[in-house]
Amino acid sequence: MCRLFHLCFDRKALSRRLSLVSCLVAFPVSGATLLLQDGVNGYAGTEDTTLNSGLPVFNYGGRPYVELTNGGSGVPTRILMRFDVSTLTGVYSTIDSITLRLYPTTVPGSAVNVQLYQPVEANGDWVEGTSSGFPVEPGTSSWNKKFQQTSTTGTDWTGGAGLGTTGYGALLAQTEISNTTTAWQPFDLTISDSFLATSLVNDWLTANNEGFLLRLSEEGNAGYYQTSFFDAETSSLNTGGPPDPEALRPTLIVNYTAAPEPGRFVLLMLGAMSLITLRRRGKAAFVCAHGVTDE
Ligand SMILES: [Ca+2]
Ligand SMILES: [Ca+2]
Repeated sequence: MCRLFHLCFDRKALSRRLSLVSCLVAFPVSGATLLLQDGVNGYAGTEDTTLNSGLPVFNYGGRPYVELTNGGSGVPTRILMRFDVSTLTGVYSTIDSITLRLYPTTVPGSAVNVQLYQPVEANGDWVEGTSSGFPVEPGTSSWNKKFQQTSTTGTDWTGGAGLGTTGYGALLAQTEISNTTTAWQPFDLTISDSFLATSLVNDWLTANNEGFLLRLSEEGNAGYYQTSFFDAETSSLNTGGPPDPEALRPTLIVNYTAAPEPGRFVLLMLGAMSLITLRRRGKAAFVCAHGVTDE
């Protein structure tokens, strides 16, 4: 966005105002939004799968929906999901908020919270796989193993099966879902704390991209809760019902403040200083600088 500026100063207050100019120039002011959804603008970087404690060596990376349940008898399912946010590298100073937008295919009979967490770094290299609910796709993630190799061997999750209770960090966001939630409509989980959101993207861009872990708040509850969401594999080929199922794939909406571009601001300051120098030579009572930025 271009901004026209024109600044005039009383020469006697010049040194004080120059400090103000420096602050204004150095302060990033552009707000921007990145939207990531498979099939939109050439993006195809979403990975998602279900971990099923009832079928603990199965992989679900290729199934066209992901599922959360408490199982009613202590056999919960959880979801892992990550987005390729590499286009954010070097372009933000802070992440202002992150919204994970999902579209339910089914909703639970009673109210329960869908909770959002970040897996720990050691679990961040989980592998989506391509199975649609079949046992042992070697090297992919299941409930029992981060990398399931055979029905009994593989690499354990840090924190225990299904990431346990310590294989992921503190709660980032939660949203209630119930039988009053409308299927096929946006269901949002929003991280509005800028510090948390910035830390999350920083972590995603460093070493493993951990993505998200989703689980229900009542996994240990004797009642039954089940909800499913369209995922990255959702398409008109495998989903009946919605007229445009590709539009219901998981979406990440990142609001961020753009980083200043140092070279541009150096030129701006040099221009301003040149004008000020010229005006000083002319012994004018006021000194002025003007120009255009394209922040
Ligand atoms: Ca998938
Ligand atoms: Ca990381």
